[in-house]
Amino acid sequence: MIPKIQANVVNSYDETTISSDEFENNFTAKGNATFQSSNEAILTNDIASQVGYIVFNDKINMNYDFKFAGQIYLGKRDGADGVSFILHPNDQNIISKDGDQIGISGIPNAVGFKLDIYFNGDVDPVIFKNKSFGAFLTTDATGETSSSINAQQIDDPDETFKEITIKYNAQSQQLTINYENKTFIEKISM
Ligand SMILES: [Ca+2]
Repeated sequence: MIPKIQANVVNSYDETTISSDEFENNFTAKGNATFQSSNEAILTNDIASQVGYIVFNDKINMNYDFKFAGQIYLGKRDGADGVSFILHPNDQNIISKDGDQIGISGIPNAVGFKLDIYFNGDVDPVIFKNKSFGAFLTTDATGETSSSINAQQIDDPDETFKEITIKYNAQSQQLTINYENKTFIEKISM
């Protein structure tokens, strides 16, 4: 009898790192967004009905882990409506509506995480009335947005930058957001 030889296939890939200095070279400002420097962008100005995106120029292979780390400035307590991080499989030029749509609604088959500082009675959980909160959202094939998922209250904006990390584990398909002292975890499918 000839013993079979079993080869262990090792999946290896090159890790890509984009440093903060390369932010502007790897992302494109759309809508009302503008880059202030190579590592800082303003999504919207302090003006009503604006919507701005910073869009990754490449595509992410969801078979591998990834991590984004940076700082977010949510402005003042009386601002609106917030900031979201969105993953979607569509054309990179697609843009959502402003306001309570928080950059996600209208983008088909998307997964998003929002930091929402403005309570909208028709779409936001009533327990966050006059409070700020973070939550996951998804959209269906028509771009219709789900209710808030795994929502937790966050501190009201205080005109300072705050650390955020966004990690994706390909094996567990979990998206993990760390913001302030809160952790938001959701299993996603793209
Ligand atoms: Ca809201």
